[in-house]
Amino acid sequence: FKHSPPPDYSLEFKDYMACKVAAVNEALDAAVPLRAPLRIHEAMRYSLLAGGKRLRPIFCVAACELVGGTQSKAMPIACALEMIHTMSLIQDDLPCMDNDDLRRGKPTTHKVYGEAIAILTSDGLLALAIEHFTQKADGMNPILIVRAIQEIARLVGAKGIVAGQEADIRSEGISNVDLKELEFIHQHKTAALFEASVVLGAIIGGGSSKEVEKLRSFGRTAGLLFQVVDDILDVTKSTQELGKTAGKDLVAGKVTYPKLLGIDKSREYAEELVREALGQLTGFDPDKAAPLVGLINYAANRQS
Ligand code: GRG
Repeated sequence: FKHSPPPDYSLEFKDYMACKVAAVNEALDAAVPLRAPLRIHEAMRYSLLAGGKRLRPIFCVAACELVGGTQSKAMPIACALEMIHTMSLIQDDLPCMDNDDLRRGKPTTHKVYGEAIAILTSDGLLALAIEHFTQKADGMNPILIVRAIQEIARLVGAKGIVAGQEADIRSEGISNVDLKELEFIHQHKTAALFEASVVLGAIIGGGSSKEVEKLRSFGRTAGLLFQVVDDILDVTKSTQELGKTAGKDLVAGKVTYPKLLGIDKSREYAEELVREALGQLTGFDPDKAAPLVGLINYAANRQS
């Protein structure tokens, strides 16, 4: 099993991504019809359909297909993951959190609809995530449904994303945050949802416990890689476009990998995480694992 993609894979991977992004967007559009209360559903659609790379749902579908499941089986939970990701972005952007004006190149939800509607919209998206997934799970083994909901609740709640965000807020303005604390923040705030994405895809796809646990480690590493690269991009972009929102975390005094390790060591760490993630795919059929390999290379080499 070679860890690097075949030479022509890049083009193939671009097609793969375009296909998956289109399928996810179509499913999300259908999942949130414009209905009463109009302002809430309008704001849900505004935040959810505003673009975004759709990485979490694509990781989910790829993990499901890797263990023998299908895209259509994974899609409801993949959409649920994107709804949860989007609701976390709405909250993260609020004045009481990061106070951001722009998200996905557009004014943030609270800038357009006001804070109260933004909070209600994020609540609505979290609830819809569970409603959507369970409604579409007709005929699925109830044990798998319960396992999936347990995973979501654990990785999203106060043992997961909420813990990461709390630690992130607590660390703001503190000068002696160490690598261990930074890793805790990234593991919980960002990597938990990547972990959830591949674990849920594997559960829904009928993967064995061994496969699910292997993919759990893979998802965690992929999420950490994604965040380390995000930190690196934040520096490189802010140097290129000084004054733009790209370097906001830097300006706001948030701790990042480049701040603690420097750019070169951060890049080396990202490369180490790529090797680790690809190693965690050993044992799976290389052809079926190719999309996840592509996603890792994409996460490592992306420019935005
Ligand atoms: C209960 C889920 C929940 C959240 C409440 C506000 C909060 C607690 C957590 C914030 C979590 C957060 C915003 C983490 C940052 C994750 C991250 C790296 C976002 C950017 O992801 P991309 O680049 O964004 O994939 P797109 O726009 O492409 O989807």
